[in-house]
Amino acid sequence: ALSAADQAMVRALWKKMDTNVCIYATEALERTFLAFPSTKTYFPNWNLSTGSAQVKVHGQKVADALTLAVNQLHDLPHVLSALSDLHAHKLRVDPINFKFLDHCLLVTLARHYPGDFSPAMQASLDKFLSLVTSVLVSKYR
Ligand code: ZNH
Repeated sequence: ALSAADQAMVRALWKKMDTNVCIYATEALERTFLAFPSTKTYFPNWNLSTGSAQVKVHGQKVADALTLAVNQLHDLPHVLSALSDLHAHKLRVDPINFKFLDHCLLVTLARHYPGDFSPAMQASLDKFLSLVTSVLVSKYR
């Protein structure tokens, strides 16, 4: 679980991002597809180029899921239960890909919030994203 200090860090950055989370989630997806091209295989027939409207729509969904998680940090397994089923049973995304996306989310946030991105902030965000990932891959077998 996240310490009180970690939770405060993550909540503070989310508050600052406000409605821009979708913009950064979209940038993180664009970075993931460019830096880790194997991730593109999960989105066959999508336009995955930078600026794609499809990626933007998906970025909004990922952003909403992350914001939901930030608002319910005490209860992630419950809050993310349906998404966990989806990724494990239907989408069957290899867990390594979550690390790629998490990495690109960190890079994106560091780029847009350099003044907030202390080592402690990085560590707290990394723990938060790892926790979300662990829930999303918890139903794999
Ligand atoms: Zn995922 C989908 C979230 C990761 C792949 N996703 C999805 C959605 C969401 C999410 C919200 C939508 C659902 C519905 O619609 O219902 N993800 C998420 C998150 C994360 C993720 C939060 C982390 C952090 N994914 C991921 C990865 C991958 C993926 C890593 C690979 C690479 N997803 C996916 C797919 C899908 C999804 C493929 C489906 C899409 C469509 O639309 O089809």
